[in-house]
Amino acid sequence: MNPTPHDLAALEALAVEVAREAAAFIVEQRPTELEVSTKSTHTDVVTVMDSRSQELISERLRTARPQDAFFGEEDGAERGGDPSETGLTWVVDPIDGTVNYLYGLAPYAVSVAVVEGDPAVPGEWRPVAGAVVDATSGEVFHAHLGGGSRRRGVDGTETELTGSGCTDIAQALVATGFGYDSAKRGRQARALVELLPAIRDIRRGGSAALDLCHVASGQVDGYYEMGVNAWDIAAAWLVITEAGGLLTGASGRPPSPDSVVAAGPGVHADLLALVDSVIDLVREDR
Ligand code: LIP
Repeated sequence: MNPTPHDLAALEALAVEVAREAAAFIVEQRPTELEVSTKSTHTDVVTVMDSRSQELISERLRTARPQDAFFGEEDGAERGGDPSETGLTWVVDPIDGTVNYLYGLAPYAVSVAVVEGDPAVPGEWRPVAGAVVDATSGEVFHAHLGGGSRRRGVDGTETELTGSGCTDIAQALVATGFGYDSAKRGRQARALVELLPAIRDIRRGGSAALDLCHVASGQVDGYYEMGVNAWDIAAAWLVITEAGGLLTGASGRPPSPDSVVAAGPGVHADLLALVDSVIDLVREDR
């Protein structure tokens, strides 16, 4: 997929600007009584702030980039114009780590990415610029295709991200997450029982986007999860690959809700082999 002739640095800067504004909004405007409803299950929550954050992001992006398409977690794909005119779609998670946000528990994030192709079809899209803002720390993870991967601290200091140097899977600290469906969580737990003895330990932070950014920063050595969506991974995918990391699905296929496996080059193949050895325990049709 040849990159389209867009100013990717400018698109990255727009993603950073909008994600930072939305992150500040969800913290500063959080009502004392948070209206909550549920989606796929009784634990798959969406708050009024998920919707308000997405409205803010959508309004800012449509003003700045009216001819791009928009694909947000809270209302699915919308056409912001004729995507064929730009070939670009903004993929947004207005609050990643919604359960953490509901409980007032760090971390939770805002993820804003712009992608080429169709983000609704695994293997048919890739990110070209994006940003993930940790709304609880103020840190910004950002990247554009070919531009490297950075973390901006709250003091504005930029740090180049190059991942962890881990080369031994038995020493790997691995982040993961679990789904909202209780039967699937049970299957994911059984897979974890098989996988855990082969690695150092797991961490379950509650935000896939930040888990993936922490692979890029070397704060964990790897990440895997079954059941995350394009909006969870779109920006962080680029943050990882621009930091020299690898992100695939099981069996090396493109990432999809079936599976995401991310790590540095020293352990990605070993983590992928472990996930491949347990993934049938998780898939429903087995
Ligand atoms: C969450 C992910 C997390 C996963 C949760 C949920 P949300 O996204 O970031 O890694 O384990 O099940 O999908 O729902 O907070 O946007």
